[in-house]
Amino acid sequence: MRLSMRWFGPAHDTIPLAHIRQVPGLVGVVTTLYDTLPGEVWEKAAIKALKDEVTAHGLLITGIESVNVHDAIKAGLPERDKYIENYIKTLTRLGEAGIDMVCYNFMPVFDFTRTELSHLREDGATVFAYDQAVIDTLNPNKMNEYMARISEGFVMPGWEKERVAELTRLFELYKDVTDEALLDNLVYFLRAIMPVCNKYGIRMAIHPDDPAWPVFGLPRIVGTLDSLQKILDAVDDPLSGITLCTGSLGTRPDNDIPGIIRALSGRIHFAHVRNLRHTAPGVFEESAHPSLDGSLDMYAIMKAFYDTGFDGVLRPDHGRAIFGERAMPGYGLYDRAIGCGYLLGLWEALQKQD
Ligand SMILES: [Mn+2]
Repeated sequence: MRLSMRWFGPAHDTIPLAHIRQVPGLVGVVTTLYDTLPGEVWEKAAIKALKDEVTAHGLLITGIESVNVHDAIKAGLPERDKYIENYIKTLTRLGEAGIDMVCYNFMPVFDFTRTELSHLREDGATVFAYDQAVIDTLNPNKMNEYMARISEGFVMPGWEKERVAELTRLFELYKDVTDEALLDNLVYFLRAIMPVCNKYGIRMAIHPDDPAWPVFGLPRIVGTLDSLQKILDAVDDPLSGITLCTGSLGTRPDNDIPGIIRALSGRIHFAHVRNLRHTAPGVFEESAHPSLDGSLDMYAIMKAFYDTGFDGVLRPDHGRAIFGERAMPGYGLYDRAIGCGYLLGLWEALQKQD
């Protein structure tokens, strides 16, 4: 595995690369051009500047998280071809820059959804939390205001102001989009981009829906083994793969994550490994990475990666806010660094037991 950490770029991340570099075992960062909007072609100079900055700190760009997909593509609008062309241009430029893994998601309107970004735990740490009963009371058209209120002034990934400013219009777009239609639109997109991916060896890694069930009545197609398998079968190209996000798939207690890793081995191009604690049906809070703090068996998860010869990019995910650190919720350095040490420790033990 190639241990990495997410980094949002110099203008948005509170963590300097010089500090990330000090995390033992880290190969590089997954990053993005945070100032671009879905549908835009990424500037060559901006890609180069990002790469130069990361490599100047002795790290690699191990992947892009994410190149976001325009809603016209997801909703299957007539203008989608124009945006797919733009996506292909961006992939071309990334391929030319030596980038070989791109994460994306196909969630309509919203990226991940949470009801709390600073849920206080008993030990004083704060974490992301979700309560379906709270979601059910919220007006989806006002969700941007709700997120702005709970994100403490930080711009959360997927919740950029421009993107969610027109929520009513976006909801209207998906009014008649069924799960089947959304899958068709994904397949249309993947078929169009596979030639450029093959030209440059770019592995595409779709991120699961988070939470992995329908929210606000929007279609959802990436949340279970069956749905992931369906996507991989529909475009049966080894470069079309998934991001195995334990935290997102783990929102459903009925998802057997080690089983999913074993079943989809070879098509998992990126791994987000974190833990969460289920407290009631439809209610969970994120936790520290170790098995003892959450509902997931992290050893079994890492063992499934190890046994299947996983050599892709793997990163810890959302960290708790601890030690008084002031950082973007979920993306402080301290708890993610602890997560790295834990995951690296599990990996070393697996290697040495072998
Ligand atoms: Mn994830």
